[in-house]
Amino acid sequence: MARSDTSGALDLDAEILASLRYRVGKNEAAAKPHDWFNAAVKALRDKIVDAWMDSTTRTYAAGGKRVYYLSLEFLIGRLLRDALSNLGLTAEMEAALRSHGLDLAELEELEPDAALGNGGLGRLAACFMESLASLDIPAYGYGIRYVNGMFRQRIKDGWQIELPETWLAHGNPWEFERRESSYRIGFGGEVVAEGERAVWKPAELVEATAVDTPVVGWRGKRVNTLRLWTAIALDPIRLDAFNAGDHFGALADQVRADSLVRVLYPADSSAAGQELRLRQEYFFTAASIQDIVRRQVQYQKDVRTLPDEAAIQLNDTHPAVAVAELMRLLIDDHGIDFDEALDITRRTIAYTNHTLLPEALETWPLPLFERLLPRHMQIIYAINSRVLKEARKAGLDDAAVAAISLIAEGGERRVRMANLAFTGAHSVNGVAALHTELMKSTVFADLHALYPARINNKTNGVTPRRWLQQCNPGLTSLLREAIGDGFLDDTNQLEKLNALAGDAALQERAHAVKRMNKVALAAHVADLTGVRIDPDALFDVQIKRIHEYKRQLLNLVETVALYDQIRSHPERDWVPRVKIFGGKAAASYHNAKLIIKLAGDIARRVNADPSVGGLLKVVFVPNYNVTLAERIIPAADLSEQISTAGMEASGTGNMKFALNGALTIGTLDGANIEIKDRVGDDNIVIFGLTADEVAAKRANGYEPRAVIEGHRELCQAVNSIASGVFSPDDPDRYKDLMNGLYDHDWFMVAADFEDYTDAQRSVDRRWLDQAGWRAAALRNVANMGWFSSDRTIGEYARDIWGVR
Ligand code: B1H
Repeated sequence: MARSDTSGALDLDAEILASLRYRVGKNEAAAKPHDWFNAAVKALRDKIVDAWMDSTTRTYAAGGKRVYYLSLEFLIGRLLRDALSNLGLTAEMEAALRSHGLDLAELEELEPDAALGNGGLGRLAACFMESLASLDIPAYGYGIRYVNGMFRQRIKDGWQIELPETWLAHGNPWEFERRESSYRIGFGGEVVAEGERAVWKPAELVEATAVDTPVVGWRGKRVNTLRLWTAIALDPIRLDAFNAGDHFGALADQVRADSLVRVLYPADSSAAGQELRLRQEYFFTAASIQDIVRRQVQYQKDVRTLPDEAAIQLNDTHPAVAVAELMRLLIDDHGIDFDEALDITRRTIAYTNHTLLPEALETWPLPLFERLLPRHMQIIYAINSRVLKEARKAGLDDAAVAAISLIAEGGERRVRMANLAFTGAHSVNGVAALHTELMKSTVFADLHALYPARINNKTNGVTPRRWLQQCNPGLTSLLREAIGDGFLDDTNQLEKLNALAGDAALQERAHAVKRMNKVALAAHVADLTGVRIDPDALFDVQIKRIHEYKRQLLNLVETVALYDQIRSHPERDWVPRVKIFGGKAAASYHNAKLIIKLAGDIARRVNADPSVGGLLKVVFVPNYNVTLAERIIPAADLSEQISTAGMEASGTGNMKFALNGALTIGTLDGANIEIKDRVGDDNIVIFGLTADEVAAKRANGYEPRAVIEGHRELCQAVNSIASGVFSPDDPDRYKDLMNGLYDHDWFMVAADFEDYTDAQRSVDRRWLDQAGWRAAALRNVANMGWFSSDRTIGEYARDIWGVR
């Protein structure tokens, strides 16, 4: 087909109609809204395909390294607005749809939110894919095409209910199935010797088949591929069994294959630990590594030059088995000796660590690993033997050697995936400066002593296309008027705004944009929850996964204390506030689910109390996801980033809020520290213990009971929650949760409470000085350009991958 003209509504208009007719199979009279959506996407997709093929052709012609980003999660969200905006076709699409009596904004609402991820780690992968394309770096994302991604959260009587998210119900117009790109993935069986060679004879085989989605970069510069694997049984229906009347048994292989790609494990920041999870990890990793090696052999002939042609980045340890899989292919299929195979593997692979939480560090029971992947187990033993000899030679002591070992001894023996990833990679990076330093001094201290050049930092970033331009068109147009268009291609140019931050007229216009965003959010919140919120109140927002270390509980206890204070001192000059919460709890995480219920219980009580006179409202928005974040963030005044210091590796929501002109209230944790360094101490509200102070307190015996009993407002708030003031239907509901604060308070809620309330009251005082607030908001926008994922990807490209 000839390359279509990308200008002119007339074209697109006709193309949508043709697409409706010939691809969806409907005429205008019969078409339902979803048919129009599919038709519009497929018409747009044709233009993307042209650019995609150009990109591929250019890559093959130019040669050079490709980047492979292996991730068990891609939290993509919707794609229509992103693709239109990056191709500069939004106005054309609007006009084309209007000519058919359709509204683009309404059609956009029909697109499901592709939630193939849990939270920050998955969203980072999606931002990275967009930046790789925008920077014109040839790259593939590799993951799993989950049929059910992150669950849909319903709130019933205040409790979270998990429902399956059926994002593929109306088909997925963005994707292309590539049945010809498929690989056999083995599980179990045994390793037999054939002469010198070890040969793995798996007991089970399943076929991995590629499904490709184009990823459009800014200004359509490049279109890369997100390749997600789906699973097919080699023998989808066993006709002998079927004909013998065993209709279910005949389908057993396909059911087993389906289960591999059926559902995303919804545990953010904790390792799932079940056999199916290990199978998912090996399934997608093996398919990806085979695809990469196939491409190498097909186009370069020599597998030994793989490190010159391929950079493989492991997004956490979920694909860490890649180290053993690549070694296996090099040794068993290509006859390379062990030492050279390890050298090739190390020069190709790099590993990103995203958390130091012990419960998130993946380890697998050795018997399970050995049963499922016997050949990989042998290779891991061989790597371990090499590494431990090196450690002895370097003079490390027994304790250090035990810490470095790929196998945890003592009790049940387990395979340590982080140690495998570390020893099999040439680069190991953290995701914010503090996190990287803590990697060196805590979890990876001994590995760092052995390989001191390996750990490096790459502070996270977010794509400014989705998280400024697309989600906040009002602010984007204002910025274009104020500082010109340069920031659209180089976010550092937002700095030009610093000179204008004191300009009263600009402040007024930025305020008007924020207010418009707040009005829109208020309407949406009313739709979702029935709660009416005042757009002139301070919107104070904490949206993220529910986890004790993120301390939604600190925010809720402070909310209760504030509620008490407003009732006790109604004469004071209180700032009207809306506390907005949102986030999902892992289905098995009892306390996290209880915290959701508590937010709802507090909301019900506070919102119905006439004595607070609208000064305080509390809402929990259900089913927080990428699409909801895009509505909430541009409407926020205050961003809550209040994790216990040392526990949030980076955070990326913190960056999105500040980029949209919210002030941060936060601890010196993760990337908050670097945000403070860039926006300046006067434009952020920092409180609480530092990471060192938290560690010292834990080591020296911390007594939360004394802290709580010594603080009247805190004590009152905790006791009122504990005694059932907010849960009269079940007065003991929060007793254990509050006893946890008294007895151990691992997350330092009590220790940080006083500093946090003081910080909140300083926020109130700042808000009363609106000119000061608005200037600080503009200074946040002005200085957040560095947190573009383009900067992050530029650093990976230069320091880790060695691509331009
Ligand atoms: C992050 C995870 C994570 N760190 C295990 N670790 C998972 C761990 O399903 N699992 O087993 C899923 C996710 N996610 C987050 O990564 C950090 O908590 C954030 O601080 C960070 O910003 C983000 C991106 O680097």
